[in-house]
Amino acid sequence: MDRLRLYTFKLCPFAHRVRLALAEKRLLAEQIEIDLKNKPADFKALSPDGRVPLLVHGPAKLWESAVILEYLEEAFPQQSLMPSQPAARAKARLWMEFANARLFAPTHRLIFAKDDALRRELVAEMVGSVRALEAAVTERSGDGSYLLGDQFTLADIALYPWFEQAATLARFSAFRMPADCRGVAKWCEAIARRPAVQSCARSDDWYTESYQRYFAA
Ligand SMILES: N[C@@H](CCC(=O)N[C@@H](CS)C(=O)NCC(=O)O)C(=O)O
Repeated sequence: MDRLRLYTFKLCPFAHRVRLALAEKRLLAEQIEIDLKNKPADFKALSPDGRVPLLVHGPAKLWESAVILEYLEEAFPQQSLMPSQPAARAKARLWMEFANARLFAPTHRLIFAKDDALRRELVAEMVGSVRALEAAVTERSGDGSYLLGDQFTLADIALYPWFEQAATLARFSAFRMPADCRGVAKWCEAIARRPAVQSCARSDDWYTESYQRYFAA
């Protein structure tokens, strides 16, 4: 088997997605930690956009975490992370898109927002997204612990890294996880109990200290 090489960064939630899929599929990959403030020349030469995650597998070079996740699913179908039915597969992809557009995009804008009104708007957008997820997990309650039911899928993997960092986001911004979103809290707890997820997990304090160090450097 061609070996897998993952260019990653410890705080990157998109790289976290890929580490989760690798762990779930019990795949070993060489992990190369990239200092994003001082990217090594070999990484710059290899990466088309200078971003992590970047996965190299034999002749294949892949970037964009959602694409990498789908590639891993197709190349390594063991421990499947996608439902078998087309409609459910489409639903998983819709949630992957939701994670990018409705959680990660506003978070990225919030980090760089200079204006209070814009910050408030972005925080409200994220709270609205958490509530949309709450509605989805509540509707399917009793039907499994994960977003699409019994099976842990790429939909969960695409979203979960945002939630693992949500408490840290709350320390650095006005975002607060809505306390009444019990369904989302239970969904997060079920994911956090998975051994593969635990093998990649970091604590709130670890994230907070790492971000403080990263932004101070
Ligand atoms: N849409 C991309 C986002 C990747 C991304 O934004 N990565 C960040 C780290 S979290 C990065 O490498 N930034 C470095 C840079 O932009 O120079 C994905 O899903 O992989």
